[in-house]
Amino acid sequence: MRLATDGDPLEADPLSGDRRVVCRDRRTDRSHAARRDISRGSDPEFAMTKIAIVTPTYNEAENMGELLGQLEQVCQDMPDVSFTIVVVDDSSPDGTAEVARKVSRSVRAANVAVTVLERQAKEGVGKAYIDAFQRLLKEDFDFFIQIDADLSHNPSYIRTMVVESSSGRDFVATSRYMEGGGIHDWNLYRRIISRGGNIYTRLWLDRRITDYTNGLNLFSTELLRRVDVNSLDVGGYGFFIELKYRALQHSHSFMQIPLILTDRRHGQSKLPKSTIFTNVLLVPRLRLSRDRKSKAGG
Ligand SMILES: Nc1nc2c(ncn2[C@@H]2O[C@H](COP(=O)(O)OP(=O)(O)OP(=O)(O)O)[C@@H](O)[C@H]2O)c(=O)[nH]1
Ligand SMILES: [Mg+2]
Repeated sequence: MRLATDGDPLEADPLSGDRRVVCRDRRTDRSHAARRDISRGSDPEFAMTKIAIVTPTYNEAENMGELLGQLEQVCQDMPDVSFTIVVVDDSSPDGTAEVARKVSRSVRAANVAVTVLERQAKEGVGKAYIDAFQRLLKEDFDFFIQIDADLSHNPSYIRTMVVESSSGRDFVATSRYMEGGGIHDWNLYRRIISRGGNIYTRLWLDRRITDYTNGLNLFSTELLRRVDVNSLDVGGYGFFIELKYRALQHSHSFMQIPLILTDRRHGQSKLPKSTIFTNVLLVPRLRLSRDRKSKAGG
């Protein structure tokens, strides 16, 4: 995926077939100059760490202004890092993509760019992530961060995640289910489903991850390449379970940090109801495939 500069015509992505991709890079000459000043290395374009913050959206127009504003604030406090915020929108009928583009024009931080990647149809959060990763892995990012767009993940956690990545972590997951973590504003039913689902998953899979279904995570590019993202399950939370499980298997340096999750500020949940049942089957399947692989390996 080429990041087109403002004013470039829309381009059809050869990889996506009929999908229309709209990419805008707000990095101007001004920002390149500024980045040279703040970078310490002798060759600043290569010295800066490059991080893509990927946020999938479907009908999140009401949250865009606040989300991008908060992300910009967090990112500009780390001027040695170059951030590209990638909004992956499935043609939301509420005009999320258009709002994101509009807000992106008011981003002033020299080290922050906003890109809107538009997909043609709603295919679920897993498919949106896989599509985005496939494209972005062709770019020269060092790390990828996933974050929900509904402000249930406070962007301020990103700072800790980036600090950990700079000290060699290739996988930083956040967890509601560890000391210091938790959930605000959820009803008892949601708490039981989420907690129960994670206990069940940990019984089958690796216990070092205490929150398999949460979508605020950081991965190094090498790690994501080792995890074959194209082959991941795409249904509901199943995507997060498989991605985190496989990432842990391939990770050289993993850590979890506690997360306090809050309920979405505006809009509605899009999670399919069927996700509970599909995951009940997915988790043992992942375990069996691991057992088969380790037997085959001797
Ligand atoms: N691109 C894309 N994004 C999606 C799709 N479904 C959900 N999302 C986004 O994925 C993120 C998580 O979805 P949510 O609906 O918030 O799911 P949730 O956090 O489990 O549910 P709530 O707590 O009720 O909000 C949000 O940013 C959504 O906008 C989809 O089909 N396509
Ligand atoms: Mg949410």
